[in-house]
Amino acid sequence: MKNESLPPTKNKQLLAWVEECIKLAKPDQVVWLDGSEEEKARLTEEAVSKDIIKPLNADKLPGCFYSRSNPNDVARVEHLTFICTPTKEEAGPTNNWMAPDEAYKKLGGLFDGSMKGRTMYVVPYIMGPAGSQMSKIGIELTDSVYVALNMRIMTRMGKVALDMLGDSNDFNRGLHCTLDVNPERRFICHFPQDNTIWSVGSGYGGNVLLGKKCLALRIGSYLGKKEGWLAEHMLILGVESPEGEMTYVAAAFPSACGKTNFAMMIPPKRFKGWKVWTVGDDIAWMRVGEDGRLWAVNPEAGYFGVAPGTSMDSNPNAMKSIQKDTIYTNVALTKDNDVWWEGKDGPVPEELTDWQGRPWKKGSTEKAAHPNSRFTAPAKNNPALSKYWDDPKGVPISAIIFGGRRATTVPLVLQAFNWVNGVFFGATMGSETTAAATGQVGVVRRDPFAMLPFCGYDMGSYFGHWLGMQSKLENPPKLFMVNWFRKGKDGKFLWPGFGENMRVLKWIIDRARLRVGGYETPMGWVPKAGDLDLSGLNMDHELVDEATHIDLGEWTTELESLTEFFDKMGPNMPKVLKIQRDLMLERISMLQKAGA
Ligand code: OXD
Ligand code: MN
Repeated sequence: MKNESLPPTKNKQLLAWVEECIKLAKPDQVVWLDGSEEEKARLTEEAVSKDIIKPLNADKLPGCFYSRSNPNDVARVEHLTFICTPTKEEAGPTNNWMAPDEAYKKLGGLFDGSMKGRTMYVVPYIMGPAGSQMSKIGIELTDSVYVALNMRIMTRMGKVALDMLGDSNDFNRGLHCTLDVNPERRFICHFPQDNTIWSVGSGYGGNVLLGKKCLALRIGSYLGKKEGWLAEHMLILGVESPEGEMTYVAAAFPSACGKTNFAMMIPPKRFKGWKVWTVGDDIAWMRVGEDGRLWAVNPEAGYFGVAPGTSMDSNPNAMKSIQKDTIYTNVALTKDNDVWWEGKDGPVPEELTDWQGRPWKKGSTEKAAHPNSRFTAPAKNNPALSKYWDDPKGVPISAIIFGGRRATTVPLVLQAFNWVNGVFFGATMGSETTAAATGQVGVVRRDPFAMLPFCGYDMGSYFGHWLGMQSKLENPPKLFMVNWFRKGKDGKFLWPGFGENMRVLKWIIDRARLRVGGYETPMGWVPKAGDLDLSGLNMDHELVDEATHIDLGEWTTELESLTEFFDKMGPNMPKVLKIQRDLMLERISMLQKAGA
């Protein structure tokens, strides 16, 4: 093997582990990444020369590149994702489980000699601000220069991570090989007890940028339970009032429900002087601070966002974030080497090259961009980036929002009476499936805390961990549920969404700060008529009433349907959440008897 770069560390455990992986994968060369600009130029040149990425129109999109993945490899693969805990019970009934020995053996066989003729990149990275007590270090060994370039955007990568690690053995061990991108040989295995991730056979972001879903959520949630903190699939935003009052909110939405849009929202005209600042758009790590409040950091340093539907209308800040130094994957290309996707601004071009490299004509029934095509953009490009996004202390959270994509039942906004009620909202969140994962699109599935594909241990115990956090929080955030996606009888969305969600956010903030009223229903508090600020909103008030309405009959069906879901969660499903459900049902029945 020709070893071109000397390891820039004396960390014995790290060196020993890398050596072990070299023996297994047998790369031709090993390159340790330092995160420098010079290195970025070198890797980019290498990736371009191997046709892995292509430069885009440098006038329109300076520093931007384009990549196309194998058409069989365009999304996360939940059926090939495994939690490898010593017992199946620890992984719980909602995760695929493989015994650790079996997984190491099976994937070890696939890794054996897998990097012959290839380079192994050693990618040291930090999830979270450098030097923060809340951050974790990972090392990803990968044969993919695309992964190396994306990790550079998505994490604090290189020397900064090795400096923070020093000679500690406390780092996540990630090993990735693209192999021949064959779904028959594709596995994403997590070993929470070993703080290890092995990923083979894929080049798609969610499966291979190991800091994101694998470390920050699956391994992170396990570490959070063990160490007493929360790793969540949540955006973090700060709302600044015209008077300069800052309120931070975290929000969980299942994949592709507009999390990035919400995190980068621009308030409507009526909210003159209000500003929304982005701390993170996908993941929150939260710990109890000395003041008894919940403090959050965004472990990531970039956005791996869904391109289709992103426009100057839906998300101007995202559009501004992806104008430079961005990697686009599986979008369509215009004749002048610009990018395009369904829902982008301007007229649909007459001709394009589609995400599979085929000629595409306007009016074609096929999508030009893959529905799960992505941009990888540095957080620093975001004009609305919070000045505290990289603060080692994080930001204090006043409210947590649970959302989903529901055509019926769930009102625009609902505030939990208390912590257990709020955990119930999180635990029973439901959403219609989207294109971010392979499988059927459009059916409602329960996605507790938007964590179903991302919880690294038994879901019932995870609910228990959330319930247990209350006793550690002297000043807990207030908990809410929202639904931007309710439809009217005509099948159209009742609420305009996007920037107008600021109106709901304002009510949430005012409730969290105990300065606005609400109306008590059996499920929680909703805004009273007149509580939501609707000024300047060109919308029929009957539609707003329909969007905020609680239908007792629909809720009875909803709550009764949870029996099956609770059973599926297995023996560790906390009883208090079942009682919470029964209490709501009982209260509904009381109201109905009273003629409500
Ligand atoms: C994502 C997802 O890519 O949740 O963020 O699928
Ligand atoms: Mn996500």
